[in-house]
Amino acid sequence: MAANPDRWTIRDHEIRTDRPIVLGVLNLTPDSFSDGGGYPDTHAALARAEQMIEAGADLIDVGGESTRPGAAPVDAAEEWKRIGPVVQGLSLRGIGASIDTSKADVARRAVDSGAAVLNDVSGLRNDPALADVAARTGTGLILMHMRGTPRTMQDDVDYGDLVGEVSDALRRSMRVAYDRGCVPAQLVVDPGIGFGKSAEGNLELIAGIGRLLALGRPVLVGPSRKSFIGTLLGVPAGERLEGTIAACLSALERGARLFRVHDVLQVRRALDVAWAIRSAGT
Ligand code: HH2
Repeated sequence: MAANPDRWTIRDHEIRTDRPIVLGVLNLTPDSFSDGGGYPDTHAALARAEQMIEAGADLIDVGGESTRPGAAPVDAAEEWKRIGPVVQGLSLRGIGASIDTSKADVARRAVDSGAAVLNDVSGLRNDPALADVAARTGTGLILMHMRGTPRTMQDDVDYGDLVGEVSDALRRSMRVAYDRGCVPAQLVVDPGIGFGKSAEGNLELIAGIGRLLALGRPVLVGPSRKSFIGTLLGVPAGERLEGTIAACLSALERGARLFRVHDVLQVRRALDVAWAIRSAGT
């Protein structure tokens, strides 16, 4: 297995990725698949963010547009209206915010308001100018793999060599980032669990995560409450905690170091125990 990079540079500081990093999900959308419409106002959203930090999150991943299969797109003005006050509130509280957006305009406003990381589920395919924002400001930049768009991604989930194709596409996204002035230390890569993959494909991706280490950057996974767990266990989104933990621990063993999850407390505890056992080994 390739060596795991142990540093991720975000703005003016470094996050050590030689231990598991947890991103707590804060969806400010009416229609996200498991927590849509959960926060009636800015106060409730910030209280949830503080609770996740208390529970062990390293960053809060704020989203204003659902990317569930078939989700309707929203424009930049609406997306910013949803997330702007919360991004500003996080910054005032000194909480590191990651912004789940594929739009340069939203990214620019978020970074001007103090956001530390940009999380682009389109891997710079939707709006490559998003990389200019990261290059100019030195934010972290998460590049995720998705086939097509949220509207079309489940139309074709067949691949020849799934892990190889995801790896090649991520390499192309990294190239776009470099061409626009980003440096390697800013980047994190993500195979995009559930984005244009079959239930079996998601298992194959987690099993093959070690191959993505060849890209030379830390690997993030986002299996939280996703439908492949529901397919395996026959349970709804609210009953996928154990499956989420199992997926995170499997990914950890194979080299993933960042985990985007809704259930921060439980996943943090599980990762910490697995990590302690791993660190005790010879
Ligand atoms: N998954 C979702 C959204 N953003 N970002 C990264 N980097 N990786 C992921 O796996 C990922 C992501 C989808 O999950 P969720 O936010 O819970 O739902 P929705 O898209 O419906 O808001």
